[in-house]
Amino acid sequence: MFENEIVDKMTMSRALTRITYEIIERHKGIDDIVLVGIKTRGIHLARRIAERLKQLEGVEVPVGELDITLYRDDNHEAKKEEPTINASNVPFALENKEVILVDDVIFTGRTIRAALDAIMDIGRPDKISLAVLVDRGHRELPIRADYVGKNIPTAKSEQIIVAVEEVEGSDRILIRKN
Ligand code: 3GP
Ligand code: 5GP
Ligand code: MG
Repeated sequence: MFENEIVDKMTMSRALTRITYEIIERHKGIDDIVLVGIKTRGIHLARRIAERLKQLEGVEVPVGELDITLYRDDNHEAKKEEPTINASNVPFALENKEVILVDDVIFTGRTIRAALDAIMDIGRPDKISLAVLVDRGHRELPIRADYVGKNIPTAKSEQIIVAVEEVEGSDRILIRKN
């Protein structure tokens, strides 16, 4: 098994800044945007995009949180159950808003499908978009990200490690090959 750094701190920061510019470019005003981060790293990344939107546009965009759990068998490949919602903290109205979901990695797309369900249970936004730091391929549903930090083609057996300052104390992306 070995790990290889494929994205360093500076490149990761630039990717988040680029995503932020793309969000600004695709919206006439960003007053109607709300960000919703998906558990752990997606939440930290959503907060960073919100910081950049504040710096660049002077707008405070609300950040909500979804906690989605994947129930997996001991065998990493064998998914016995679908991802389910553990908890959500979205303390603002979604009506007339565009929700931008934020996650660290998109893989099968099943987590995002569960997140879409959770959002629909909370309210009826005008639109839902998806921003991910890494798209590692292997989708099992017709779901794609609107904003992608980096496309990293992987084998199913490989793993992408997303380290963030808030959790690991450093920002970087590694690929782990077994
Ligand atoms: P996250 O909560 O920030 O997404 O699931 C716990 C962590 O393990 C996740 O952090 C994710 O980074 C990492 N991880 C790596 N590979 C996988 C995977 O295939 N499925 C899930 N659920 N998490 C993975
Ligand atoms: P899904 O398969 O539903 O698209 O992804 C499931 C969840 O697991 C997402 O939250 C995603 O961030 C995480 N995930 C899937 N594969 C990887 C991976 O290789 N690395 C990391 N860090 N997270 C992953
Ligand atoms: Mg994740």
